[in-house]
Amino acid sequence: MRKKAILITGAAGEIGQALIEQLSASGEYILLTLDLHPLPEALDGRSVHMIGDILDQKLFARLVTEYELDTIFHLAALLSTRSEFSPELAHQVNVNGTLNLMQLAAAQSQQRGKPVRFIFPSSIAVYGMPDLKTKARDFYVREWDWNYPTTMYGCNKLYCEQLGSYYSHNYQQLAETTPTMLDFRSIRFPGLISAFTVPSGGTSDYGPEMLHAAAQGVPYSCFVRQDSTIPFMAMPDAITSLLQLWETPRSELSRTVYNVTSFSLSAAEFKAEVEKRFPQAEVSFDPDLQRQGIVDSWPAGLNDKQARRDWGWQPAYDVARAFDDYLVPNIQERYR
Ligand code: AKB
Repeated sequence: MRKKAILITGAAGEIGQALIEQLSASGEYILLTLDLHPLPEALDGRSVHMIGDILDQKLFARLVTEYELDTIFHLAALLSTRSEFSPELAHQVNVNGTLNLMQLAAAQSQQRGKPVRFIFPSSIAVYGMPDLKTKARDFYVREWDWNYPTTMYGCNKLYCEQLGSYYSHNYQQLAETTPTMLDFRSIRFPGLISAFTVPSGGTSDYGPEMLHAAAQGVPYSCFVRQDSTIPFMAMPDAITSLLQLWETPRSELSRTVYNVTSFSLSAAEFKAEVEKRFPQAEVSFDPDLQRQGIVDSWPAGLNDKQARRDWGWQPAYDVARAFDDYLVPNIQERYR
């Protein structure tokens, strides 16, 4: 008999590492993890780790001979800045890779007669604010507002959300019998800040980069203007939201895609929070016009009422708690 397992792609990334830590703690699940890179040593023994590519369909075909996939956390993606340097590669990985996994999940759902839960992190990058005036006016955007991404990554995320909805509701709609479809759920994340990992390839990276540089006593030159404002969230809240959405019965969900957020800060306010905890921090501002354009197109805040109503979402970390209870103590420990 095949063993029931949870698959996590992009497992060596920031969200992946934190998710493995959390999901493996109970010992309840078999975790299959996939990434182009090995996992850090600290996660040894927590999962069956495979080094591989989400574009490799043979790898997935082998996987399902041994395991019954109950849930897929599909985290693998090229982030926004990285994707602008290689947009076609980003499309391959972010869209074709996701499609591969959706096909796999659809086939697994039919085979076992029970939907595979497919959890997909999306992003504020799906929004495209037309100008700064509108960004200031429509501060907290709702899921259906301003869905006009300006980056390849944002286009990829928005399209894959729609593909997920298609595979959940309309896949094989002309077949004689309705198949058991996969159960797709997605969260649009703000910029995430982890105490244990430093992001790479994203455009919200200036926040965490500023903080990690200050903790190491290294000067930091911020690539956006001081007034640039986007929403942020501490990594533990991101993991909690993924797990809550995963566990909620389908009947309680009125949507497939949900905003979640915690706090919004301008780059100057972010700097002030960092300086409160690291008074010696040396942060300067030297905006990069292209990356600035991307951040200007992202909303200043997210309206997450739908998630609060449907599955009781509430962040545990506001700005003060994020810095004082999670980020600063753990980052200090890390660079000691
Ligand atoms: C990025 O900057 O690309 C990501 C995101 C906001 O999705 N962190």
